[in-house]
Formats: sequence, structure tokens, C-alpha cells
Amino acid sequence: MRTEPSRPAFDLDRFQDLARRAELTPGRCEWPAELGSTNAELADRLTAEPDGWPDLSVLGTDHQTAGRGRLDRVWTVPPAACLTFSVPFRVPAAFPAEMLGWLPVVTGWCVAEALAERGAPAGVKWPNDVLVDGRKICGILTRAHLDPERGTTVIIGIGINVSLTAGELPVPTATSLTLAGGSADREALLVGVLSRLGPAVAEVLRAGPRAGATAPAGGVRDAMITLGSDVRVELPGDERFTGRAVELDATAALVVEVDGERRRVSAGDVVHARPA
Ligand code: BT5
Repeated sequence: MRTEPSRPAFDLDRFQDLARRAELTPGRCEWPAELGSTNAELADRLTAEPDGWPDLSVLGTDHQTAGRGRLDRVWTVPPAACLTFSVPFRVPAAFPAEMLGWLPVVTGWCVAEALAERGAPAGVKWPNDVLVDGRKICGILTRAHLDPERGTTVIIGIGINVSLTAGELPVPTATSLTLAGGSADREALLVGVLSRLGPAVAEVLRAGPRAGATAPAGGVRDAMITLGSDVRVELPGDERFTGRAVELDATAALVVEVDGERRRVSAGDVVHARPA
């Protein structure tokens, strides 16, 4: 029989204290011991209390019992071993919907930078993963929450594997911050992520049609290990093809060169066939 390591609960007071010292001002912060999905729960709370969750608020949990990935996939982690949280941002009415694709990759870049600061050099995999040594350490799920009067709020959901042991990894392609040799201080890691996420997302949302020309978009291009790699693209609906990922276009879609032709991929999965 395997016993799970005992782990401290997330310490919201300590997080607030570290945030103050880092001159970070998040919005409302709540961290219930258990939740279904932080993304779904934050959407419900925004419906119930539309003005109660300002930008850069945090709804996190130590035990997410119904964590979601894309396309009805699941996100699984043992209790208190992960940083599992969601953050809302109001989207200006003039922001072009096709530019929303920048948000998951910019989030990935912010997480990668925060992980590097905690001892684990990380890269971004298109469209919503952060990898360390080719293994997934973080998954990102954005969803749009619509309010007829207030417009769209984007909910950015982030799951970072912090202290999972090798035996606890839910899939063989995963890793954790501890396994990568980094520090398992979840409160400090959250400060690191939010300190980057707040300004980066605000800059992208302000830039509107020029989102792809912002400094965060440049950071994404530099940190994206998908670029220059040979990839297998799996499109929704079962179409598959292979090629070389060559760039991100102005909307953060992936441009893949296939037999001398360029194909633009705005939704789908990518498998890295070989590192760049
Ligand atoms: C994702 O989906 O990677 C998005 C995951 C987002 C999770 C956060 S946690 C806070 C917020 N609230 C939620 O309910 N969700 C968000 P996708 O690209 O579809 O990848 C899902 C796949 O990743 C699964 O099918 C597994 O193969 C794999 N996976 C599941 N749990 C994992 C983990 N802990 N670490 C690494 N890979 C995992």
C-alpha cells in the first residue's frame, strides 16, 4: 500500500504577506480546501456576484475534485501537491475576439518565467502547456464568461504540479517542480506567477488588434519550444498532419510548414516529434 506524503495546506495569510512585500496587489483571494473545478466555480461566483471578483482576483483550492482540461479531458492531482487556481480579467469591448488566443500562451510564458525563478527552467508548448525537460508541469485552460451588461470576462485557469512524487504523476509525460529540482513553496510561486500575469495580460488586452506586437507576445515567441520543432498536429475532428512549426501569426495561431506550404492552426493539439 502506498501512503501519500503529508503536505501543508495553502497558507493564504502567508501568500498575502509575500504579495505585499513584492508590491503585488491581487484582487479578492479565496482558497477553499476543496472545490470541483476552480474555473467552473469562479464562473458561478461571477454570475452570482458580477462585481465581487475584480481583475487579478484568485480562486484556488488544495483539492480540486473535478479539474478540467480542454475538450472534456480531465486534470488530476493529489491534494495540496499542486497550485490550482483561476484568475478573472475583464475584456474591453473593443478587444477583437480573434486575439484571445494570446491569453493562454502569454499565461504560459508568465508561468515559465515564475518556474525558472523557483529553480526549474521551463518552456511554453503551444497552445496551453508549460514543459520542463519536455514534460508537462502546467496546464492552462481559459474560458470566456459572458455577462449581458458587463461584457466578457476571461477566466484563466492554471494548474501547476508542485510537489508530486514520481509515483503520483497522473500521466507518464508529466513532471513536477520538486522532481525538476525546484523549490516547493506554493505561496511564493503564486506571487511569482501573478506578478507577471497581471501586467502581461493587461498589456495584451490594452493592445487589442496589436496584441501580437506587445512585449509579452515577444516573450512568448522566445519561450515557445514548439517553434522550430517538427510537430504532429491533431485537429478537432480527427484530421492529423505533420510539419515544422515555424511561427506564431498575429493572433497566436501556429503556422506549420507542410511540404513547402504554410498551414495556420488556431485550435488543436500538437505533439513535438523531435526537439528543435
Ligand atoms: C490542460 O488541458 O492542460 C488544461 C489544464 C487546466 C487545469 C486548470 S487547474 C485550475 C483550472 N480549473 C480547472 O478545472 N482547470 C484549470 P489539456 O491540454 O486538454 O490537457 C489535459 C491532459 O493533460 C490530460 O488528458 C492528461 O493527459 C494530462 N494531465 C492531466 N493531469 C495532469 C497533470 N497533473 N500534469 C500533467 N498532465 C496532466
